Amino acid sequence: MFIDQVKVFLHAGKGGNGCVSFRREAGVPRGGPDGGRGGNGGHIYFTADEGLNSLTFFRFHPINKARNGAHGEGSNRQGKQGADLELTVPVGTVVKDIATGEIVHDFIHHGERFRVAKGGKGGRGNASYATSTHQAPRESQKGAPGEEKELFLELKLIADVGLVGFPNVGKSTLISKISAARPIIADYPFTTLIPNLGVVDLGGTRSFIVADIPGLIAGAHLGHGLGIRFLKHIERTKLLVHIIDVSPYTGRDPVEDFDVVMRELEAFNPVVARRAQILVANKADLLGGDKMILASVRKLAADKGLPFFAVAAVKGEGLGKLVKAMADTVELQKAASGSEERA
Ligand SMILES: Nc1nc2c(ncn2[C@@H]2O[C@H](COP(=O)(O)OP(=O)(O)OP(=O)(O)O)[C@@H](O)[C@H]2O)c(=O)[nH]1
Ligand SMILES: [Mg+2]
Repeated sequence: MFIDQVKVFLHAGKGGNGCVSFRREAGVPRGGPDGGRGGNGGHIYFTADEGLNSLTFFRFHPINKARNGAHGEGSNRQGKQGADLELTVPVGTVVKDIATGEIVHDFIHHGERFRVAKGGKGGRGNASYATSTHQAPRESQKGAPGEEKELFLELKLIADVGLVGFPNVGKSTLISKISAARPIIADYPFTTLIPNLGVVDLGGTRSFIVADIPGLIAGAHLGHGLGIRFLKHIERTKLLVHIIDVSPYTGRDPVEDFDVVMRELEAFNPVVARRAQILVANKADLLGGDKMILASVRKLAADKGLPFFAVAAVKGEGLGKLVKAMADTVELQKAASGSEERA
């Protein structure tokens, strides 16, 4: 099950109450105050884990609590701390506070740990109120409540390259040929129902991550087909690879397909529509003698100023050059955004 948005309730632990107590011991008349403080309530932490790719856990565990601190006791015994609660989330999880609408944290890196709810402090025991003029204090403090939060978790996969295009154009075929990802591939639209990630390894230290998402059709932003709800998973990419089916059997005009997909990207988020893009004509093996279709897509790429590749993904033809161009562009874009951040 792939869950990319979920609501959760968190209750951090309550602090234990401080204790009121006086020392009573044979041979020690008028023993002083010895009530200890309450233990602190447990915090709740999230840690990002690259081994996870769904928020499924929270669908089944929407309420999570850390342990309360124990109350203080006599003989200056402090109450035991409530245990913290440690939970893992997939890398790419954005945590929003529902009450304030604020983003609490955005988990970008593997191993990143963040406290999402703070436990209450333990209350002071009466021993801590004793002074030279106030030797038998009877006051103590109650433990503070732990934070209670209602959070919205949204997973936005973090990939370098996003594959976009109509259904059935060969997006999943491409990712299966260039990475170890093994999505379902079939000759009908909407085969891919959830995003797939694949790592493309060029040897050495060169590698990048590709996301394959469900296909788009006209009106996707109105919910047609599978809609645009999966586009959030390519929001953080550096490069879009726009795949067009150039086989004569689609019954569509490839140039029109391009415009339709661009309009849907624009409706989703204009920033995404302006991202670096490579145009790929797939299923070139089915063209036969037809030179017109390919020429029209090549002209489209030239008009839009986009790098262009004609490939036959299923046979692996033309993929070497394409992968190299993808890696080069990703590295270029990363360097550019890195220098922007430093500026
Ligand atoms: N002849 C030929 N067929 C291809 C090529 N690439 C993909 N196909 C076929 O096209 C069909 C659809 O491929 P998929 O990879 O499932 O397409 P998709 O874009 O992921 O489709 P959705 O997940 O439905 O959006 C499959 O039958 C593939 O075998 C190609 O280069 N040449
Ligand atoms: Mg697919």
